[in-house]
Amino acid sequence: MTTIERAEVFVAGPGRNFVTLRITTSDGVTGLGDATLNGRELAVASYLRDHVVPLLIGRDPARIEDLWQYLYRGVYWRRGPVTMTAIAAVDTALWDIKGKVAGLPVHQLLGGRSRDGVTVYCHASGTDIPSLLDDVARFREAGYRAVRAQAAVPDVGGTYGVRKGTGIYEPANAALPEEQLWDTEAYLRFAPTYLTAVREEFGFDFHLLHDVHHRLTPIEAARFGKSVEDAQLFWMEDPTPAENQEAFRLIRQHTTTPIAVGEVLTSIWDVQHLITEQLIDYVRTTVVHAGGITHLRRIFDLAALYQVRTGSHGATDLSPITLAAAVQVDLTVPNFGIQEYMEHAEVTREVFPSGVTLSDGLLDVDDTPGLGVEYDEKAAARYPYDPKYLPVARRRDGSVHDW
Ligand code: GCO
Ligand code: MG
Repeated sequence: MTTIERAEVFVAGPGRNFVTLRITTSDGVTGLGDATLNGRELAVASYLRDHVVPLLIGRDPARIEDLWQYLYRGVYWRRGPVTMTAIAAVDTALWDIKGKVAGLPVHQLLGGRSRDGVTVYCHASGTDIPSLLDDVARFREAGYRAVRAQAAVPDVGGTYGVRKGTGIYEPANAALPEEQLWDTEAYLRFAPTYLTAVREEFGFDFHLLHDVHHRLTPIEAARFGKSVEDAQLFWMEDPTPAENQEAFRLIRQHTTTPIAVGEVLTSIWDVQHLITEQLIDYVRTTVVHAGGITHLRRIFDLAALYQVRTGSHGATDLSPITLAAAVQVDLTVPNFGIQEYMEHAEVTREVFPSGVTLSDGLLDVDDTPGLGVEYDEKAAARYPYDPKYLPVARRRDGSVHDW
């Protein structure tokens, strides 16, 4: 019988920190899984190295479902981002191996294509409205069919989602968390004006999205959703923190702006009520933080029953392994909505050579067996782990706010 012979955990910082699991079978087939949890990378690395790898050695790599159940139920302590990211890495690597053994890309194992390509949204941002409009123009010219728009609230240094200069937006920027100012009232006054300006300038012939990034109370979110209805957003994302899920019922009573939630949620039980009570329109769980391909498909199938569509998280702190896995899944799911896409830095792409292509606003993969992504261990060794934290937000009175 083929067995799992080796499972190695790599922590490296090509452009930003990534944790990668590589499983090797007794037949010499390798599979990759992303295990990156932004700002808590070493917790997942230790969970894998110290508590999961010893359980994998000698097991049958073909039994993906059984290993998922074994790692989930067998631990007694359930759910949570560290556990679910570690399980995700194992699951993703095993799907990669299964594809390579079968000689098929993972989307074929999942039932084959439901679509020709995966519609993505990109991140446009500006330090003011004119620079945001320039950025939207740039992405429209590059062929994107969907654009997320974020602009810096005047005099509020801690606005989420605004790139500095022309580089890649990377909020995890300091060895200790940077403290940033937040002002809800200023945001509520300003954000609708630039979303309206984008529509006035470019019309309605593309999807426009916006990420509130968990910063409003339910009634503020309701007010925000109402105030941007004329801009016909594809979605407003994370309008309020998802811990209080009843909040979304309140928001929905006031606005028809669609709601997307789920990038910080890690299991089907965390999204159960959001989906079954139709409190959201898009579920943003991902391969890497929600238990891998096996568990994500379960979430997406539940969502399909309630006409909730998918919109997986895809920021740069999810490695190219997750992006490749996301495209494999997105190609197949009937209730696909959209996929977030931020291009990784060149050094990241050097370490993770990937077959994912972008053309005309759609991501795609070819028929390379497995996930179609590799890990260049030698190149990775040139970029050591470098501790980096996401910022913390504080209100004008100095109290902590949701970042
Ligand atoms: C998004 C997200 C990210 C997160 C980041 C945290 O919608 O892309 O909100 O930008 O802030 O992934 O690690
Ligand atoms: Mg987000």
